[in-house]
Order: sequence, then structure tokens, then C-alpha cells
Amino acid sequence: MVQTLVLPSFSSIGKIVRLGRILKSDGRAVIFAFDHGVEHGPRDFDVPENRVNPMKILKPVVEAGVDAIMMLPGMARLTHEVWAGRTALIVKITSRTSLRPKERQFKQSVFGFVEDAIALGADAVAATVYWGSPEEDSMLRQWFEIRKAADAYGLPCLQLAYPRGPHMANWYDVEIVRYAARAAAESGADLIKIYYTGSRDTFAKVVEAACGIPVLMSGGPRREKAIDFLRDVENVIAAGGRGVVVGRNVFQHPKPREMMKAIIAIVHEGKTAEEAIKIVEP
Ligand code: FBP
Repeated sequence: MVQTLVLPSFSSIGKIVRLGRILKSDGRAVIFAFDHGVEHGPRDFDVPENRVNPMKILKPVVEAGVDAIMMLPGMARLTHEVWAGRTALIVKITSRTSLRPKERQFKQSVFGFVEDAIALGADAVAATVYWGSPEEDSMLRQWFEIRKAADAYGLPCLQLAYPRGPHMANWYDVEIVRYAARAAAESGADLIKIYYTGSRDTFAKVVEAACGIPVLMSGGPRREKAIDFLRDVENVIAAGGRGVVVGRNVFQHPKPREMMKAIIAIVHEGKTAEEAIKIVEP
């Protein structure tokens, strides 16, 4: 056979370079989710005190050493001074408000373009797919349009792979979540953000279903006790998860800086939840 030299494309090198800014040398990442102002409204920032000003949240999170921040294009523009050059940026380009009628909440809309993410200096784009939703068809079209544009520029795509639909009894059921993980991997996601299934063993099944695509836990509503959330993070790592994408469990905590440091200690330094909680509650 004739020897030929096939070099990787420029865009595949770009993808490797950008993924390397998000996933650290251990292959893991702690990503801060900060798109709640649109998904839930400013009320999410009213507890435990008024933190509607994004700087009140982003400064401590960046100072704690978070690896990347995921936010919508307009928020990236408003806050670049605090994170630029200090963390990676993931621009989320789908969203929806909770103001919609309930039956229309199973779809996210276009909230920006891949070009906006590139213009902002993003290291990746993010988009939600509600697997199993009555709107799955149009969300998939949206996802593939985003992925096609991002692939051309070598921009990795993080998929928020959420099983969600009015007919599903339990969106967190392991069979349903691992199905979404598999579907996310087969739809070409480079990183998968997905629900925690409640235990190390069940989450290991979710990780397995993703066939090696990095799986990160989605934080979820704030746990009353910080130690409970930190135990979930420990279980995710033990299950082969590559980290977390967390919002409310950090920014609704009285000590967001310490909470972020504790999560980083588990994900990157191999600390247990019991060791890490001492950063928050010495
Ligand atoms: P949290 O860690 O606060 O759960 O953030 C993750 C996230 O997916 C956000 O990106 C998003 O705004 C929110 O949760 C959506 O929550 P839901 O759709 O469950 O109301």
C-alpha cells in the first residue's frame, strides 16, 4: 500500500488546544454555571443575600481558581474584566425563560451564535438538548447546526443533556439518564453535562454509556448541607466522572469562594468530602 501522510485538520488541533484549556492535566474540570439569570430569573441571586450584581458572584469564584465559566453571550460581555485571562470561557448559546407557559418549557431557543462565542474569545460553546422532550426534533436540529458551525472553527461543544418531558415520571432515573448520556455521545458532544443519579454505582453506568466522552455532573438545586453536595462530587469522581458544572450550590452558599475551593480540592486534589468541608466549615 502507498504510504501517505494524513495530518489532522487545523480545526481538530484547535479543538484539542481549547479542550486542554478547560480539562486540566488530570483530564478533569470544575466549571461554574452562570446562566440562571435567564433560565430562572434574578430571584436565584436573592439568596442567601442580594447577589444580583454578577461581580459579587464571579469575583470569589474566579479567585477560588475555577477552571471555566459557562455563561450566555451578553453576560460574558458584561463581566469579561473579572474572568478574562484567568479562566476558560464556555459560551452557552441556547436558553429559555421560566416565564413561558409550562408546556412550552421543554424547548430552549437560540440565544446567540457560534460566531458570537468566537468573537468573545470562547474556548467552547454549550447548548442544551432536552432528550425525550416533545420538542426533541427541533432541539436536535438546533444542536446539529451549532455543532456543524463549531466543528468548522475547532470549537468544542458541551451538551447539557437533560432527559425532560411531561410524560417522564423521573428525569433522574439511571436508565433514563444513561440513555441521555449515550445519545449525547452519539450526537457528537465533546463534553457532557448531565444529572447526578444519586449514587456512585449508578453514575458509573452513566459514565460508561458515554463511551469515553467526558461526563460532568450538573449541580442542581442548592443542597441544605454543603457536605451532602461535596459527597456527590466525590462519588462522581470515584465513578469516573470528569468533574462538575455547578451553579447554585456555589453562588447560593454563604461562602461561595470556600465552597468552590472545596469542590476543586475534591476534583483536582483527590480530597474526600470530609476533608474538603473543612475549607468551608473550619
Ligand atoms: P445548577 O448547578 O445551579 O443546577 O446549574 C446548572 C444548570 O443546568 C444551569 O446551567 C441552568 O441554569 C440550570 O441548571 C437549569 O436548571 P433547571 O432547568 O433544572 O431549572
